Amino acid sequence: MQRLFFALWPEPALRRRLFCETRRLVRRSGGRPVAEADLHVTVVFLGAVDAARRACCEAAAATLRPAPFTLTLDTVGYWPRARALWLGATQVPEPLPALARSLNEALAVCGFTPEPRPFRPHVTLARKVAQWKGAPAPAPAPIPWPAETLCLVESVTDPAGARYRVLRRWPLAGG
Ligand code: 3AM
Repeated sequence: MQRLFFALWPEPALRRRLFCETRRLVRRSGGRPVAEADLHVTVVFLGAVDAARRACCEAAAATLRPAPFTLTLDTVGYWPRARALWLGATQVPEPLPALARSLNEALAVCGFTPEPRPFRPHVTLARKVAQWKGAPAPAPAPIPWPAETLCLVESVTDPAGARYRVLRRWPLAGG
């Protein structure tokens, strides 16, 4: 079994920028930083999946013709229950929730039921953040993310926490 999810994965230059421009914020949060290599936006979480189901998920993703879009990350938020500090977008471009919806629909044939919670795209920056009041650290300047691929990612849990590995990519080409 593998623990899998679909995500947007930043290219190295964007990943560097996301990491560098949020470093001060993360340090102030006192939480455990997400490693630069692990920054991402989860689109659909799958959980533990065996080889046959993984093949079904890959086939489902290949049926989509998602449109490319630019996600502009311009806001910082904190979820107290998850104790997570995140970077998000005040304006979510419609192709992104459309991608999550169509992927959820395509995954139904593989036996998945869609996540009932509303889709709130975000990049988790730090976990185990005990408390976050926002001030005095301002949000970084808006960071545009031109999304060009959908990725299937494996989450590997080790004693230091989860680490991620991109297994496959599908272009967002539209049409
Ligand atoms: O993308 P982020 O870091 O917000 O919290 C997990 C992580 O989210 C989330 O999926 C991403 C990759 O592991 N996750 C873990 N378990 C989950 C679950 N049961 C989950 N999301 C939804 N349901």
